Amino acid sequence: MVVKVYGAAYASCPQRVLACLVELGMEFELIPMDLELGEQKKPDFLLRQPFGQVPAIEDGDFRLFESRAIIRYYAAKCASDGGINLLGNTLEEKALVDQWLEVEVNNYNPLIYTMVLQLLILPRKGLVGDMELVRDYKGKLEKVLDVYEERLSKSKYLAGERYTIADLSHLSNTRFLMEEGEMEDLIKRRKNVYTWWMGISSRPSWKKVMELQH
Ligand SMILES: N[C@@H](CCC(=O)N[C@@H](CS)C(=O)NCC(=O)O)C(=O)O
Repeated sequence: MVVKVYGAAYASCPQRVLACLVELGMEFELIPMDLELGEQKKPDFLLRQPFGQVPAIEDGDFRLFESRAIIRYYAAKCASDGGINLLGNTLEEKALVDQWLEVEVNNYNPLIYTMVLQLLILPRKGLVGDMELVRDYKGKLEKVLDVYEERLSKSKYLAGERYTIADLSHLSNTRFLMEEGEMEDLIKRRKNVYTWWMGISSRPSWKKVMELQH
């Protein structure tokens, strides 16, 4: 069954799902949504994603939204079918993956999301970003990344020695940070974080997701 992914190839949350599907070698069809035109707010799409955001998937009769719920689902499905394992084997390994996914959603993503909004997205719309807020959030992100640096001094990946959806979930937001000249230094200054980033972002699956944008 080909998975239908409703989203925009350039947007961070759909990219999380695409990175997972490509990594798992699953067939998918991207159904492009024009976010600028507000297609995600139209009544027919609200039946798929009631909050009017992308991504949402359709897999036969099964529908799901929320990018991290989607990657958890496919990682679990593929592992239980004996395919590629992006989750870990034991309960403890899986719990560590969950832990770092929670860190990504609660500690990491909100800071990057706000900074990217102020630095990249608002200026593109002709609006002026709040630089005070950016400075404040940059300081907060420094502290979060210090925790990552310490963790990644002990293991190659966030949840241990294997690449999991916990690492994968960081690709699409970190990528925006690395594209913002003033911010990439946050990653580059931290040896272990930078090595980790270079490793995960050079995976063929992620390169393919980046190509889908063009
Ligand atoms: N928690 C949701 C967030 C979805 C989200 O914020 N999607 C953005 C694209 S990355 C979007 O649809 N933006 C357009 C809008 O909010 O109208 C997820 O991870 O799926």
